[in-house]
Order: sequence, then C-alpha cells, then structure tokens
Amino acid sequence: MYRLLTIPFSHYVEKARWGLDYFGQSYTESAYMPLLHFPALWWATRKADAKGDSVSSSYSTPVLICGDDKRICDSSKILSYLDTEYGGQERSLYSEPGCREVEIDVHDTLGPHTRRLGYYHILDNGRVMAKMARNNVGTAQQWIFRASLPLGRIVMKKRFGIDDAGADESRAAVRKSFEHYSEILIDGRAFLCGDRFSVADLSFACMAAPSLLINHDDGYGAYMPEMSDCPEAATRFATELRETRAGEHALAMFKNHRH
Ligand SMILES: N[C@@H](CCC(=O)N[C@@H](CS)C(=O)NCC(=O)O)C(=O)O
Repeated sequence: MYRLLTIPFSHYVEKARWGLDYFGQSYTESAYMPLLHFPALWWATRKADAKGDSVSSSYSTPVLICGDDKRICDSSKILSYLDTEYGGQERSLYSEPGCREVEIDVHDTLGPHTRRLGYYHILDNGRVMAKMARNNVGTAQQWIFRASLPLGRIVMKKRFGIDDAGADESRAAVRKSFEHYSEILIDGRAFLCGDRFSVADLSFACMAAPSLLINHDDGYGAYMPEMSDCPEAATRFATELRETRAGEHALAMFKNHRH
C-alpha cells in the first residue's frame, strides 16, 4: 500500500494520482494546504534524495512513500517508477515515441504558468480559498490555513511571482503551449504521440487543467474551484482554451482515461 503526500489540488500531484489509479494501485493520501505541507514534507523526506528543479523546491509535492520506506519525490519519477513496476508491454505509459519529451516540455513550460495563473485568480478571494481548504483537507488544517492566509498570500506571491505582470507572462506562455499542441493535433490524431494513451497525454492534460478550470466533474482527483466561483478573467481564458484542439484533447483525456 502506498502513501502519497500531497497539496491535493496541485496538477503535479494529479499526475502522480492518475498514475497510481491507472496502474490500479491502492494508496492513501496525506493532504496538506500549501505552506502547511512543509513540516510533513521535511519529516518524510529527511533521509531521501529530494531535490528541487526549475519549477519546484525540495519541499514540493507529490512524494510517494513506498511500503519498503523508499520515498520518490517528483511526479515524473513517480510515474516512471510505477511504469517500471506495473506497466509491462500492454500498459506502459512510455512506449510511444516522443512521449517523454512531451512530459518534460509540459512540466517545464506549461505547468508553472498554469499554476501561477490559478493562484493569481483565486489567492485574494478568501471565500474561494476557504472552500478549497474545506473540500480538500480536515478541520484543523482548515482553521490554521484560514488564520494564516494573510501571511501565506505574501509568501506565495513572492515565491511564484504572482502579480499582474506575471499573469500576463503566464497567459502568453499558456497560449503558446496550447497553440503548439493544437498544431500537433491538427491531423485529427487521438493521442499526442503514437497510437495510444501515453504519459504525453496524461501530462499535458494535468498541466493544462488549472487554466481549463477542470474540476471534479471533469474527472480531476481533488476539489478545484467551480467555474461559477472563478473571476471572469479566469472563465474567459478557460473558455478560450477549451475551444482549441489542445483544450478539447485535455478534456477528452480526463473524460476517457481518468477513472
Ligand atoms: N517537479 C515537481 C514539481 C512539483 C511542484 O512544483 N509541486 C508544487 C505544487 S504545484 C509544490 O508542492 N510546491 C510547494 C513547494 O515547493 O514548497 C514534480 O513534478 O513533482
């Protein structure tokens, strides 16, 4: 039985959760609101080789805790580990040519921007942030999170560069990525790489999710804000993206392959 340490609504976490579900592995989730995750992460990874990368720190989620006490830090490493353990020829997520390159590309160039935009749209809305906590973590954390939100906002804005200029930059980067993947899908193919569902489709769908406002009803594994709770700028952007080939593709991957 696995344990997954998470900030539950993170799209990097969703990638690992999707992998566990895809390979039919049972797991429990230890969920933390942002910043409240630090003590748990520190404790769980104190003997592990947790390193940050271009989009994250050594305190980033997801972390997979395996039965033999091994810790796997990073969504791509978790998927790759699960694939080696349970993939085989039939179920492998990595068999299609070019799929690993897509995974890396969307991790680096799409994921950080959809995250920044997601926070930009809701971080200052106390009611929506409280709803995120209420639907994702237990009562004690909800209270602490709400009490520490004024300070949390300052830290997170600084950490992720969340301001008007950052949002403009991220909107442009998300559009560029969607244009690129829409171009690939223009010939009507069902999957980004090769003939079957792969880590490319899974990763693109996850990294795109926050800007498409994909939520539980679309198949997302944690509570995300409903469209009706988001500011008009967010819903307008999501609607624009949902009308692209890449947007349709991400929604279809959640609908057809996220069980
Ligand atoms: N390379 C990492 C990125 C993970 C990541 O950036 N996680 C964010 C959630 S969106 C996080 O936990 N941030 C908190 C922190 O770094 O303190 C992965 O793919 O797992």
